[in-house]
Amino acid sequence: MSAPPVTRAFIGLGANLGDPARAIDTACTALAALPGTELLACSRRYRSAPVGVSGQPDYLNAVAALATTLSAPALLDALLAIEARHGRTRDYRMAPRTLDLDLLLYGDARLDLPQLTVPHPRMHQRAFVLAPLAELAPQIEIPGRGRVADLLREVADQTIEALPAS
Ligand code: PH2
Ligand code: MG
Ligand code: MG
Repeated sequence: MSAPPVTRAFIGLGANLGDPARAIDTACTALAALPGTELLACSRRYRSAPVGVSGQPDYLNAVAALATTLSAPALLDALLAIEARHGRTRDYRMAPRTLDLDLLLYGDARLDLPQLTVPHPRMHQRAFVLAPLAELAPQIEIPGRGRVADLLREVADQTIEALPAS
């Protein structure tokens, strides 16, 4: 049998409840431990005001790059399991969360499955995704949306702050 294909995937990490810095660190460790998966890089942490909702604590966000033989749906299932282990609940849309793991990009795939849309449908409008993604992959193109560097310029009004590497 031939070896399964290896795909580069990018994961968005976010948290604004509990201990966000610790959640992002332990989530990166959990990503590195996924079967058939290598953690290629984890970005710096970024502090950002909540987008799309008000009256919540600031978020910490980061992006991780993986090389994985998991399929996109299998990777999504693994992300949901890591969220659950971090006490993630889904009380209402945009509720504050102990850990959010979003499958942003899966190679150059465009997927529209019942449980999963890739590229993530709002990532191109969010500085808290684009800035850490550009840190890891400055030349990357988001399928159907354009180059990360160009998209980042369009969201320059969204203030985010890179934290010093810990
Ligand atoms: N996630 C959301 C909604 N708004 N805002 C920031 N700054 N960071 C997030 O991760 C975030 C958000 C829904 O997933
Ligand atoms: Mg999200
Ligand atoms: Mg999510």
